[in-house]
Amino acid sequence: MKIESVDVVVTSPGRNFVTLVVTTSDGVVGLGDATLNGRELAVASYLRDHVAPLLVGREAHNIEDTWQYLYRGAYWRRGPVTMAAIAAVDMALWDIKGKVAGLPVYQLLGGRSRRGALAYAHASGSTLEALFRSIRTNLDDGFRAIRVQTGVPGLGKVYGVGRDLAAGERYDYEPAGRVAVPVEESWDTGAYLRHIPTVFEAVRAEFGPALPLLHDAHHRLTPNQSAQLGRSLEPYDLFWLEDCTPGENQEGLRRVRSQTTTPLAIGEVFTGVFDYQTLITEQLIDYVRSSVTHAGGISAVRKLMDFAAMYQIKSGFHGPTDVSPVGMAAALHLDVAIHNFGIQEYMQHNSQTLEVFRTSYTFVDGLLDPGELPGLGVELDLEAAASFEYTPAYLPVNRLLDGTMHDW
Ligand code: GCO
Ligand code: MG
Repeated sequence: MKIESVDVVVTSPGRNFVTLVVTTSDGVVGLGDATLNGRELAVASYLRDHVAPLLVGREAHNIEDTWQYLYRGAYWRRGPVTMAAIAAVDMALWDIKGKVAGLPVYQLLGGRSRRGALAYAHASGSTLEALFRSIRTNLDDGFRAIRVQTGVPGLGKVYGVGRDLAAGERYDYEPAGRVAVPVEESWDTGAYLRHIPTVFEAVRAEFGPALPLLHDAHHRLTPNQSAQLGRSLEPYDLFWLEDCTPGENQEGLRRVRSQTTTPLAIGEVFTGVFDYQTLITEQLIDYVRSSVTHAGGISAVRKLMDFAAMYQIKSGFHGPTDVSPVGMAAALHLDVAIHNFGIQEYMQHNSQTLEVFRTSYTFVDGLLDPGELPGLGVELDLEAAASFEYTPAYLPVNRLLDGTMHDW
């Protein structure tokens, strides 16, 4: 069964998505997510101009060989553009293999290890009152684990904090603005470090000791500041502290790890196993945050998780709305199949996105499930996709109060 055609679909149902569509000589269609937030067209070009011509005529069943061909064969390895492109090809070929076999992809990965994947929601508020409302809405929706982000006194808009919602209002936060250049936000690490422990103290007092709580520091701290934050949050028993430092300084995590028992999650901007080598072998983190979309696809993330399993490190795959429903489905098939699953991030896509991508995954009683359709279980409505034209959109950037550019 040969690959007959390869198309790249760019669509923007409220936010931008890049989808690879691979069609075989037997007419089987596979989908892959190649969305790289704020740099979407670079991946679309990489796929259209440099990958599609190499794929046509190849054996569609040879997923591993195709992965190695694109990774080793490019000469230029790694990097988010390359790895998102390879990921999309990999996902599409797994989708095809599942459809040909008549099995959901998780069955091809070894079958089910659990009933479903525990998901965590995003709650936020500029004040404690707004935050509590947001947490309650998520609990009412069935979530059993909650990420908590808040405004910081003295700062304006803080990344990861949506507009304050009324009770029961649903959260549809889109951090990438449809703007020609990124919005600039300001940041004060001292104010943040003083404020966050008081927030978790209040949340624990209101919602009790058992609710799994997570927090994302968005790469903004030094190792020593991370150690301070981890320590000050220990009384509130976090499920994890995410991206405390920019993780590319892997050795920096030694300092954090030796100073705090707060569990650590890192890796949503990593592109593969080598970014994790020290973090995993020295057990400096507890959770791998990669998305299937940005770390080379199902094949690569499966290997990464097997490596992590040797060090008792679990998954906590990235699942924001800039991972498309195709990338989300790919994560869910891995979530239910791998032994060392930890948790899955789940930001629900808006209704326009779900018009373009028809999903079959479900969310019931706090658990996500990829469903039983052959392949990944997501269909792309090309007509709907064409009705949403690409619009440039960028994440904000972040400056210290004196104007210095800070870590994103
Ligand atoms: C998270 C994130 C996201 C990212 C976004 C960037 O933990 O979900 O940090 O909100 O910022 O995916 O593209
Ligand atoms: Mg994050």
